[in-house]
Amino acid sequence: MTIAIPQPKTYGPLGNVPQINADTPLQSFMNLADEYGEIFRMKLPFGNFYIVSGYELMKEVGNSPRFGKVVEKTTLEKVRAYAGDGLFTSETNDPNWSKAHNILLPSFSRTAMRGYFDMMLDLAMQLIQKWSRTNPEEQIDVPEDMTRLALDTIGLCGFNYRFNSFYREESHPFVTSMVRALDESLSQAQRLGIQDKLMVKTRRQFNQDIEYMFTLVDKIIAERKARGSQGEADLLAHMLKGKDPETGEALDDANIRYQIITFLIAGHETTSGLLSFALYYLLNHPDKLQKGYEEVDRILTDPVPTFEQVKNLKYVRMILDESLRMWPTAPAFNLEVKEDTLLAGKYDLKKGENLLVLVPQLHRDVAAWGEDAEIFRPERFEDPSKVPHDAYKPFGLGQRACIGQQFALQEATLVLGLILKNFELIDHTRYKLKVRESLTLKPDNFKIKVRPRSIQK
Ligand code: MNH
Repeated sequence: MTIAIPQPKTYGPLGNVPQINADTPLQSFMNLADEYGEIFRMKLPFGNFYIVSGYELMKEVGNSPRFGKVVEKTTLEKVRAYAGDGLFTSETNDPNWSKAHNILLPSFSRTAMRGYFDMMLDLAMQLIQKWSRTNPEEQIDVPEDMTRLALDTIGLCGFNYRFNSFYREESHPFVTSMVRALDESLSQAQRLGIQDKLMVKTRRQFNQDIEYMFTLVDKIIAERKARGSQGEADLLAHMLKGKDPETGEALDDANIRYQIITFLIAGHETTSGLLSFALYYLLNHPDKLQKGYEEVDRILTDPVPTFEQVKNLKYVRMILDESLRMWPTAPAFNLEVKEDTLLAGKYDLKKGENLLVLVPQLHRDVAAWGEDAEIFRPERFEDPSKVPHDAYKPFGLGQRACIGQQFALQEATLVLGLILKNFELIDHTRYKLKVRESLTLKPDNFKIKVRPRSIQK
């Protein structure tokens, strides 16, 4: 028995545009999902697609070769203007995807993480020192500082470049260009083709931003090639010398440029959002915050943490896992239907149709998480065998899952651990969560004050 897939009322050529808030489309989708359920249809300028967010459906969608990542005719297609055929924006059947995947996998493995630890610590200490030197009345813009931290970390670990964001008031010009280009890509996805062509100034700015990103990254690659390797253990070194074990081929310079831009985008927006949400939740759950303090006081006993100590911060890690459940900072991904199929034995899907997995909604499905799904409770992750993995997809799916997961989690655990070890957190604005959307999610206008913990004791 097939069941018709519901669709909210459409408005002629506008389709479902009137139901979507242009600034917060994802949260509009979540509201529609509350009303229309585990799967519903959308008609928007960039195409017709289904929004999927139910645990039962994801048990099938998440584990079947009948569904696979697609870039064409999705928002990601617009990001290709500057991320090109990098890992994130290439189709799975593009030879450059498998080549780069094979070459880069070892650089992101669990064992490779030890090699990045000291560089991550360098940047984490810059954040701790900055916060230690604030005057009592000064406030900290949390997402801004987390963005500084995450960008500088991927810059240093990625290609031995220091953005030195903690030494600047304004963002580094690369970040300005990257954020503006990302915003423009998202807007393009919401506009109709003809509107797009009319926006001459916007287009010129977009092209300039891309030009700026290419110039900076190409220069870094050229300089490294000119002077040769001096024993760097960064991603660029791996990309320059790595060969695909399947084909024996190396990455070409244009592709390396796209990978670096990809790491900068993927690596800094998401990790900074994660750390910001985690601090927000801790401020609003004093009992969980207390458990975090107890853990860092027990484990981080040296002035500077070691790799092993950070690995042992189990509760801090659970705080991060739970923050990613509540607000997965990369909140949606696209899948294509690879062959005609009857999903869950009832929904008729045709080859070539697109699904959008709405991750924050999936992460709140009571069928998987229980009646308290809306509540922040890190203890859910205490026993990995009790986590409903098909309902937890902050890092995507299968072979196209996030390659940087270990990297992000090591960095975030280190930084959150150090923040807890050093500071009392003060919610002087009594912040009420407002989620800001770009390609990723962040708490909007979230400011705190901090006080050194040692003063209290
Ligand atoms: Mn990451 C893919 C989430 C940190 C590099 N990342 C993905 C996907 C999700 C995701 C979801 C799948 C997207 C899709 O299906 O279209 N990533 C995250 C989150 C964090 C994160 C929530 C932090 C928290 N990602 C990082 C970091 C890096 C990185 C850090 C790099 C240093 N991510 C990638 C790359 C891909 C990706 C590269 C594409 C992988 C592939 O398809 O081969």
